[in-house]
Amino acid sequence: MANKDQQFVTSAVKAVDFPKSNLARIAFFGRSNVGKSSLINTLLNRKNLARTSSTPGKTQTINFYLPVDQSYQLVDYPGYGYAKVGKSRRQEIDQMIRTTVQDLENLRGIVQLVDGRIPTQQVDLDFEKFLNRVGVPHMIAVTKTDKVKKSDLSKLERRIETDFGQNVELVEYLLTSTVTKTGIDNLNAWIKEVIGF
Ligand SMILES: Nc1nc2c(ncn2[C@@H]2O[C@H](COP(=O)(O)OP(=O)(O)OP(=O)(O)O)[C@@H](O)[C@H]2O)c(=O)[nH]1
Ligand SMILES: [Mg+2]
Repeated sequence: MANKDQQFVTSAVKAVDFPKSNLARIAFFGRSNVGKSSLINTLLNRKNLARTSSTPGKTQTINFYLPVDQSYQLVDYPGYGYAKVGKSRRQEIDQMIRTTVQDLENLRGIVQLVDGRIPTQQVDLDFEKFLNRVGVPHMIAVTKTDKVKKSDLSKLERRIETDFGQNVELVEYLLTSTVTKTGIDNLNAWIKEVIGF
């Protein structure tokens, strides 16, 4: 039985402290409170290995995790564009994200999370552009869709395609929920595909 120690690798705030590994990596980005750590726990089949909180700004370091089969690493980033920490701290975190992504060796996929309950935010479009330039497959995970009325889901899909399609030829996205587990199998399948497993 895998325990916490076997599934948590390390925390880092600088690229020099990234763990050395030959495993493929999938990294998770999104605004604070969008549900990154929750989604990682769901993919890991763990309740609270990645610490989550209803208060934004919970994850402050870059955390590396392993699934039970240790086939790849999941990289949980602090949230970008988080206003409440103050302008200079926010810029520091955003800068840390932008500089360290370049140094994530074996990065095979980027999952960008956007909150399905609210309109598209400019900071999400800015980060979409930046993350696309990293040049690895990019999946948009629309989160908290359990809170979206069923009758509004197709409207939500059209909005994601339109807004995020301004910057790329083809938007890849999945509607997800860690509550109902919507989209989790599809996300797992995409991860397997991009890591070539
Ligand atoms: N209804 C609903 N709530 C969710 C879902 N996913 C996450 N949440 C809630 O959203 C809040 C934030 O979740 P986290 O996973 O901590 O968010 P995060 O993106 O890691 O946040 P930071 O670490 O602050 O950047 C928590 O209260 C979660 O329970 C979901 O699919 N549905
Ligand atoms: Mg978090």
